[in-house]
Amino acid sequence: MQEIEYIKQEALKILAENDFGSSYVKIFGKSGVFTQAAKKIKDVPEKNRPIFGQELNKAKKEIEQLLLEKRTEKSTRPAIKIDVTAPGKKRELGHLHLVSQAISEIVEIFNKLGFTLQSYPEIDWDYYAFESLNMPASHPARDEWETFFVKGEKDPKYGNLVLTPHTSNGQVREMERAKKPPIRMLNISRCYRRQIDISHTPMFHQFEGLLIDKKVTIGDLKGTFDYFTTRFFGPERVTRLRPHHFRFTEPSFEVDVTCGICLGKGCRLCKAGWLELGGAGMVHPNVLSSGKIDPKIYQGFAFGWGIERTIAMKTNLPDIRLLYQNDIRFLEQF
Ligand code: FA5
Repeated sequence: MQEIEYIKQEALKILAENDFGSSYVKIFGKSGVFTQAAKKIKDVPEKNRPIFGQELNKAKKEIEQLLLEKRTEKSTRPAIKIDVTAPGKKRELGHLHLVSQAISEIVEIFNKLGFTLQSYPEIDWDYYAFESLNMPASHPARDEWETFFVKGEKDPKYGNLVLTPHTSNGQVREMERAKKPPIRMLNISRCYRRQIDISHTPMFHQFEGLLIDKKVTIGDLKGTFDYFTTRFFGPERVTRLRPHHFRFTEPSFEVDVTCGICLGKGCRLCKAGWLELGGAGMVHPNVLSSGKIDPKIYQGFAFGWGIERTIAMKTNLPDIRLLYQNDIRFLEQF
C-alpha cells in the first residue's frame, strides 16, 4: 500500500536524523507518524480497512525493531569521544618497604668491607640461640631475650626449638660452615621477642656482623662502626661505645649514634644526645671454642643491631610500630 510505504519512509528518515529519544517521540508519540496514521483509518474505504490496519501494524513492528537496535547501539557506544592525542594516565608505582630498602643499603655498605650475606634459620635450636653462646640452660641472662619457644620434642644435644630472639644464632653456625677463619659474615633475619612498645615490636629484624681473624682489635670494631655510621646516617653523625655485658662477647659494648635531630646536643627525642643502635663486643673465647676455632690464635668482633631502630634513627621516627601498620599514607612518604 502506498500510504503505508510513505509512513514507513517518513519514520525511517526520522530514525536516521535523530537519537533514540527524539525518534521515539516523533514516531510513536501523541503526534507521532504512527499515531497520526492510525487516526486516518476511518478515512480509508471500509473494505480496505482490515488490510490497511494489518499493513500499518507490520510497518510499526519493523520500525519498533529498528528503534530498539538504535537504543542498544547507543548504550554500547562510548559516552565520551576518545581524544587519541591526549597524554596517557600514569600508573602509580609502589616501592620497596622501608625495611627492605634499609636491608639493601646495609648489605651494600658491609659488602664493601668484605662481609658476605649468609642466611641462618629463623626457627633454631636452643643450642645455637643460647647454649653455644656461653649461656648454659637456666642461665638468668637468657631472660633478657623474652623468647618464644616452639612446643615439641627436645633434641638431646640441641635442646628446644625457639623463634630466634636475635641473629647471634648465626655466629657458631657460621664458624661451623666456614671451618677456618678469616670470617666476615653478615646475617640478616627476622627475630621474635615478647615485647611491644614505641621502640619494640614482637617481630623485628636484626643484622649481625661477625669478623674473625688473627690480630683483630677493638680498633677494628670501632673503625667498622664509624664507616657504617658515616655511610648510612651521613658524615655529621658519630658513634660511641658504652660498656655493657653480653655473655657471648668480652668486653661488650652498647653502640650509640648521635641523635639525628640535635646531633648530640640533647633534645626531647633523645634526652642526652645519643640513641642506642645495638650491642657489640669481642667474641668470647668460649664461643670461638663452640665453633671449633682456637681462641689462642684467633680473635674477632661481633655486633647485632635492629633494622627498625636504625630506620627510626635515620628518619627520626617517633614509634617503630608505624612500620608495620600498613598505612599507605605513612609508607608512601619514603
Ligand atoms: C642482642 O640481641 C645481641 N644479640 C646483640 C649482640 C650481637 C651483642 C653480637 C654482641 C655481639 P639486644 O637485645 O640489645 O642484643 O638487641 C640488639 C638490638 O636489637 C637493640 O639495640 C635493638 O636495636 C634491636 N631490638 C631488640 N629487641 C627489639 C624489638 N623487640 N623490637 C625492635 N628492635 C629490637
